[in-house]
Amino acid sequence: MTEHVILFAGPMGAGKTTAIRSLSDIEVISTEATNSDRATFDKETTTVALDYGEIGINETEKIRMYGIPGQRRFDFMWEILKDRAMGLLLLVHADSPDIGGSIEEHLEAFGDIVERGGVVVGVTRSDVHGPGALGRAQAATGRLFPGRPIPVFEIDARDTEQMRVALMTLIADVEARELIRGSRR
Ligand SMILES: Nc1nc2c(ncn2[C@@H]2O[C@H](COP(=O)(O)OP(=O)(O)OP(=O)(O)O)[C@@H](O)[C@H]2O)c(=O)[nH]1
Ligand SMILES: [Mg+2]
Repeated sequence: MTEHVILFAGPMGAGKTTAIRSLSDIEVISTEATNSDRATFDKETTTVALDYGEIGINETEKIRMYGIPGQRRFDFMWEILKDRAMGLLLLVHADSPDIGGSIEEHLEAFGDIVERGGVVVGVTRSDVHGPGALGRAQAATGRLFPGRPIPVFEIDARDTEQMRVALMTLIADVEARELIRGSRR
């Protein structure tokens, strides 16, 4: 069985829990608690440990998806999960106050995954905020990884098809890099 472990990261309210629920074949395991930080993002609940979902691609291939809390006070889970992942799906919401800063912070924290695997950035909630966020997101990825084109999508975390395109792009990127590394050995 080939397993792809993909980490869903990003700031609070970016849509990590929503995205995993859109994608998973199994009932998602979530650890939601009452959101005491409505100033950062106004919603009922927030993830305090992790989300877990799965997609079966075929009999021999499976994607394991882990979502981590956006709030830094729960970042012990970042450390636990980041060593296992081969791919990073980084979500940022278009109405975030500092989209570039959020991307830089997360790409720095999870740079190891980017180096050994792959990364795709999804800009969510573009319908709420309007234009401009995509360009700022692309500029931030370019600042941190100048020699490496990183795919940046505008996506709705509630939309299964859009999320599947982003996730499959990430898996294809991870597999292509594995092949290239293998052929150099
Ligand atoms: N309008 C709109 N809403 C969206 C879109 N993507 C996600 N959402 C909503 O944005 C909210 C995101 O919340 P969560 O999925 O809990 O976010 P999270 O990243 O898991 O947040 P934490 O666990 O608190 O870090 C949900 O209410 C989603 O329905 C989008 O493209 N457009
Ligand atoms: Mg969450």
